[in-house]
Amino acid sequence: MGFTDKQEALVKDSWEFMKQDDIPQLSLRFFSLILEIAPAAKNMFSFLKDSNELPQNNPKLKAHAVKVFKMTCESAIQLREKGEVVVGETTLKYLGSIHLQKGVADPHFEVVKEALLRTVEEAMGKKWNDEMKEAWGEAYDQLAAAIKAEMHAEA
Ligand code: HEM
Ligand code: ISQ
Repeated sequence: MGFTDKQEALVKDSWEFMKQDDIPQLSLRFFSLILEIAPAAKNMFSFLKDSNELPQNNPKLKAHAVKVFKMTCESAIQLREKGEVVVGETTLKYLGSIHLQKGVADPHFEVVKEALLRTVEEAMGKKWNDEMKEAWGEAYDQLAAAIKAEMHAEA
């Protein structure tokens, strides 16, 4: 089944809602959930190199985390409009090579998915529901598939 108008709206509206919140806090939560689920991922990120403490105010961490949310939203819009996720060629090539170079492998994508869903869940509180989870999960999966395909093509 295709991605519906409603699913697109669920993703877009929840992002609009949650980004009114504290973006630095949201980004940090997302990042710390990734490390909580996969502590070994710690060494891949430059924000943490040689440190055991979560960087409280790292502009790169914040920018990257927000980009992941925005790209997932963009993916939801494209899924509804075109039935597939089309990441700009340049962006895709760049993201493919960055992740390869950092040692990211396919199973890590499940970790980031879990962390992303939990971040949205916490931010949405009572507004969170299964449909929202399904919509975010699908938008993320399709985006992840595009990045993974590029990584495989390059490796
Ligand atoms: C970097 C997005 C999945 C680990 C980045 C950047 C973006 C991004 C936008 C910043 C690139 C730059 O401007 O330099 C995404 C998206 C993902 C995804 C949209 C999934 C759909 C993953 C996964 C991992 C991961 C599964 C592994 C845990 C990293 C690392 C960096 C990075 C280590 C480099 C950060 C640094 O040290 O500067 N990602 N990513 N990403 N990502 Fe991802
Ligand atoms: C990069 N790629 C995936 C997830 C991320 C979360 C926080 C900061 C950077 C990220």
